[in-house]
Amino acid sequence: MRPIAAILENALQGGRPSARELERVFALGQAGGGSRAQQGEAEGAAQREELFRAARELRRRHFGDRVFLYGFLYLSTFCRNDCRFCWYRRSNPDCRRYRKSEEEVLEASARLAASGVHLLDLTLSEDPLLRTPPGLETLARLTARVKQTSGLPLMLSPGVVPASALRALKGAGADWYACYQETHSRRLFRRLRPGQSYAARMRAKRAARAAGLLLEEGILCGVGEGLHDLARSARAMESLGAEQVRAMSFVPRPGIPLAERHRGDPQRELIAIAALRLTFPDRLIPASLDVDGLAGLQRRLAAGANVVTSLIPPGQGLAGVAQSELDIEEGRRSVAEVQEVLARCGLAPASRAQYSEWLRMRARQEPRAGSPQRAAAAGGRP
Ligand code: MD0
Ligand code: SF4
Repeated sequence: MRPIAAILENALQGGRPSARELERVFALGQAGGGSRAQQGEAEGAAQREELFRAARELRRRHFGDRVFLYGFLYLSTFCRNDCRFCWYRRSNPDCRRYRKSEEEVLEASARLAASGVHLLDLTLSEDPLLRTPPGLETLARLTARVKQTSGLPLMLSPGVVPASALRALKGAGADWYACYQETHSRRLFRRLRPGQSYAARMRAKRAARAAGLLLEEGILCGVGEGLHDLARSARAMESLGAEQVRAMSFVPRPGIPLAERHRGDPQRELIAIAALRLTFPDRLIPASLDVDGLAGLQRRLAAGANVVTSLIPPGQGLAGVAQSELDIEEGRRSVAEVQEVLARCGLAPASRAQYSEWLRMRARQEPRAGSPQRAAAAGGRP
């Protein structure tokens, strides 16, 4: 197997790391594993810096110094599921549950749009109310209203929904479907998302692509994943054809069962972001404000991310997901604050036209609906 330097050189020449090589890269993020144990801390640190430098160079080639900004609206925190890593799991009595009215959503959308974000992400826990009629039609109507009033590209993150709902959301003006598997090890998935179907979750993503939506897939770091699992996730994201790929740290807090066993190691997510950049040089990779707030933004950008997600307007009673409150009411998850960090990194927000152009370019690269390729991507028969 090639040493790290050769793996990076290969990626800079346009090559893709093999699964074994990816494991080696991911190992840089694990204390006591891979190079960090074998070669000592100093060498590990130097290798991580090399990795981040290569990731930034790949980002520069595909996106220059431009970064996309996503506004985030958590519409409902009621959930039918009991994920072991999540504060909003149904059996946690301590989290703040709310459902935002259409009026509140439109107001918050307008504020975010006026602040200069490039996209609005409408996110919901798996609200049981949404899963009984006319829940999903209501969401499609709301999507259309937000689209109409904001004029912005939209991402929908409603959890697992049927293909018909995905088509309706697309028809209402949604551009993206975000649904994170968290892991592509079925065994770990069963532990993280008890009672949920691995296959149904994957099917929803293929259905979204078949409906003409762009797809965001994601993994969770620090939940007991191994190097092999991480490399497998990268491959799975590739075969899904996800246009946006994310890695986020598990945030332990009281009320989350997994918190007893897992401590966050901040290196993991950074290494994962950079490893994703090596694998997907021309895709979108988020730096989320939802783990470490504004203070964690610079290091995520330095690892090769090119989208800032989870900008949330203050004063609207809106929550984040992994961090329900961090930096929100202080107004630190805002375009103005993010812009300062970008400037320190030699980066700048893209224009709206640049983001739209990127979306159009990706849509052109999609296999056309009804083509054999498209049917294969959808996992269905022509
Ligand atoms: C974020 N909390 O961007 C959000 C969330 C859902 N599409 C995104 C994970 O960090
Ligand atoms: Fe519900 Fe999503 Fe949390 Fe799972 S991760 S408990 S589906 S809000």
